[in-house]
Amino acid sequence: MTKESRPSSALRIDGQRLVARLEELAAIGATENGGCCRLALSDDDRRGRDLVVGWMRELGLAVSIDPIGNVFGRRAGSAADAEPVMTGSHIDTVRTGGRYDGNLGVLGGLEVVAALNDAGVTTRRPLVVAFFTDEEGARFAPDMLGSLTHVGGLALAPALATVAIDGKVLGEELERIGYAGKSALGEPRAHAFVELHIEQGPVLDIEGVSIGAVENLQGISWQEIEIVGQSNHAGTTPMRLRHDAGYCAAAIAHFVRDLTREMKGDQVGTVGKIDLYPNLINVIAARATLTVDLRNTDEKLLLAAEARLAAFLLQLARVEGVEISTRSLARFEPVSFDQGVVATIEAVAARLGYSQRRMTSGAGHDAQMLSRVCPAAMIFVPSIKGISHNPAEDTAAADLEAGANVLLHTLLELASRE
Ligand code: HGY
Ligand code: MN
Ligand code: MN
Repeated sequence: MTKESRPSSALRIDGQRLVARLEELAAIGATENGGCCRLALSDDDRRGRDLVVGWMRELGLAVSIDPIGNVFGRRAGSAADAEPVMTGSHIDTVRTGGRYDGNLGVLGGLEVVAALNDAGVTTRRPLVVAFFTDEEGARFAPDMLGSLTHVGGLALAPALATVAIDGKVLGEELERIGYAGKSALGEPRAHAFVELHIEQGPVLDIEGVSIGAVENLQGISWQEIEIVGQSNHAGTTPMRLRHDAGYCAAAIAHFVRDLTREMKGDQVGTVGKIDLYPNLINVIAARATLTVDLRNTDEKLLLAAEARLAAFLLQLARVEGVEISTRSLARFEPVSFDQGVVATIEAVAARLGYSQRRMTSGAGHDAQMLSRVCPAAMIFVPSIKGISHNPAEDTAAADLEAGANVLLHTLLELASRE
């Protein structure tokens, strides 16, 4: 039985080793403009998974894979039966992804393990570094699908039956890439969860602050809207006789923008995906399929935004003589993180001498799902110009290192507790 050893507060991670791993992972699915494309359960996602699992094993972690493809690397603690402190994030990306979204949280966790191994430190509680399946939801909706299933928010059967935007079935893709694991779903149960992530917004960068102690995260509403009109000749059909699905899709995008202007505050909204059929210059579109992403920190306001959109769709269908149907792709209420964990992050950042501030997450994260089953919070580092979900996504090396150092000492603090 290895004895617990407490490292000096001078212990730091190796920033160069962290950046080297981030670069090596970014090379998998690299896009020509310096970005990254590893859509969930694609061949590139598999290659990324294989690389990270290899690093986990090199670092002496015991690796387990659950039936939805979530991967957990466990480092023993002196209190073998104690619930572990968990960290992690995701390594799947959007199609126009950058190199840090998600990857920093997973490789930052591995860097913490490497630093503890180098220092010969044994924590009281075991540590677990995880990456969760399909956090982005860009190929298989909803987002955070793997961590949602891990915490019991989505049953395994419907999760495996999820159909991708390209028609593939999640469970079949999981088998195909060899990540349909056998470990018990929901295990390991964490004592606490901390996720390191880039902010993906402009706040820290504008204010010149290094660390964000994230205390809450806004609610998310994703809908797919199907419009059925009537294809007809673009030249001969009088305007009053048109049932133009293409026009209706554009009208919805316009409405969403106006809605955010009227509601002001934290309401955000976007139409990110529009497919027209037959998508030809001289044919009035018969069908349109589009997505609407609405978010707000206030659940009542998010419900009001959804109701306003629903009323607009009814009126549009009537006026334009089209059929409009909607399907919810994701709906998560706003989340408040654990004040104790947030305070620990703040105290660690102060002790290490980093500037910091409390903040809200505009993006969804695996931590919001883990917060359903254990105390959880997040550490943000700045995104240069607030850019993310874009190949230009960037964070200064010093900030990557600062975030991983705060993660190291936050995990040490939490893992030393009874
Ligand atoms: O959509 C999100 O907020 C996250 O990137 N999945
Ligand atoms: Mn992310
Ligand atoms: Mn993302």
